[in-house]
Amino acid sequence: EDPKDFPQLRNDTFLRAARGEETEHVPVWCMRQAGRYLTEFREFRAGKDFFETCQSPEACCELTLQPLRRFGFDAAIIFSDILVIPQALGMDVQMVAGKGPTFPEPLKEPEDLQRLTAKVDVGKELGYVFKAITLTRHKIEGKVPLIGFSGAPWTLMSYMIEGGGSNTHSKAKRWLYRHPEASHMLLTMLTDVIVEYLLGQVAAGAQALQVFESHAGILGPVHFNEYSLPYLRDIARRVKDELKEAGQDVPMIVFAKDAHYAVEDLSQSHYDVVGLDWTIDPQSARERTGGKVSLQGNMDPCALYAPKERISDIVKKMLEGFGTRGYIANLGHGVYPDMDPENVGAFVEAVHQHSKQMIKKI
Ligand code: 1CP
Repeated sequence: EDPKDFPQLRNDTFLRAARGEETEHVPVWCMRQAGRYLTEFREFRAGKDFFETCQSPEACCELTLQPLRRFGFDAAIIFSDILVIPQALGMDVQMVAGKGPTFPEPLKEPEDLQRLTAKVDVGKELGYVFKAITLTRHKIEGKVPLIGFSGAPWTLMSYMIEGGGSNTHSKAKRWLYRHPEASHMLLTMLTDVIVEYLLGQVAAGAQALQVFESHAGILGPVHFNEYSLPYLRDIARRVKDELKEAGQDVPMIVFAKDAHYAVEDLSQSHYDVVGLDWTIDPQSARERTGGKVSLQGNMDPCALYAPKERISDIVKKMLEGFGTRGYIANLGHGVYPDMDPENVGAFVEAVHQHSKQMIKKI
């Protein structure tokens, strides 16, 4: 399939909200909306290797479309993973059942940076993601926009050094204290690949981009300002500049989990939207970002364990806190595998219903 002649977009609510424009309802999507909480996802994924699934454009397309068949989401996010970038840099990453992503040979010392591919051919190494995006953009038939994404440099660096998930991230933070130069070298390498990767996703058909700094919370403000924020800014500036030259404007979202201390800075980092986790109060996030950006988030995912009426009340309060303009409803992190799909549906419905009423009254 070619990345052109895409079907016309029929619901641009998400894109308008990202740009701070008026909408008839508040758009909503969920991080990890394609996931194990859906029986059809578990059935489709059964017996298949996770990263082999990521490498199949047809499989990614099917998994991306599954949640759209059930719920009235206003956006889709391409099924993939942030760890395809370390793979493109030459590292082995496996998905181990019950354990999560695992690097058999993580980076241990600065010398190990030599093991990484110096000049990554992004089109060759990650072309399968671009193919998945193009195919999915066609198959979505203009129902909603398609979001592309990447992990942010610090989050990817921490996986590459930890070798998998971690509570303390102490191996990766050891580098920040002990090997600041090598840390910056690695973060720069990652940034260069990420910029090209995001631009490739847009060329392939992505209509918005989200950058996941999932491990921001383990950094304090000082380390965040040195090892995360400059790279997040650089990514947005370079992607935006390049797109501008081609006359394109693609909304960019930054989601730095648990970085409430950085909300002001993030709102001045060339992103259109700042994604928030549930540890920040909607109204104070609005005040601190001063209308400079749109906001996305931030219901506690665990609120999906509540009875449906309670979910509706929580959503109403959240909408009142954020206001209905320049706002994209989402969870503060991903849907968990044991959640009831019916409650995800109740969340989506509640956002649409309450926001329609609120907007009519304005
Ligand atoms: O077999 C499976 O299905 C495993 C579960 C799973 C899924 C559904 C993983 C393993 N990755 C994904 C897809 C995925 N990952 C998507 C696309 C689907 C969607 O959102 O609907 C996206 C955007 C991601 C991004 C991702 N992967 C992040 C950033 C978001 C976040 O959760 O903070 C991170 C940190 C990862 C790493 C990862 N991949 C998978 C797991 C279990 C993890 C986390 C491991 C850990 O750190 O403990």
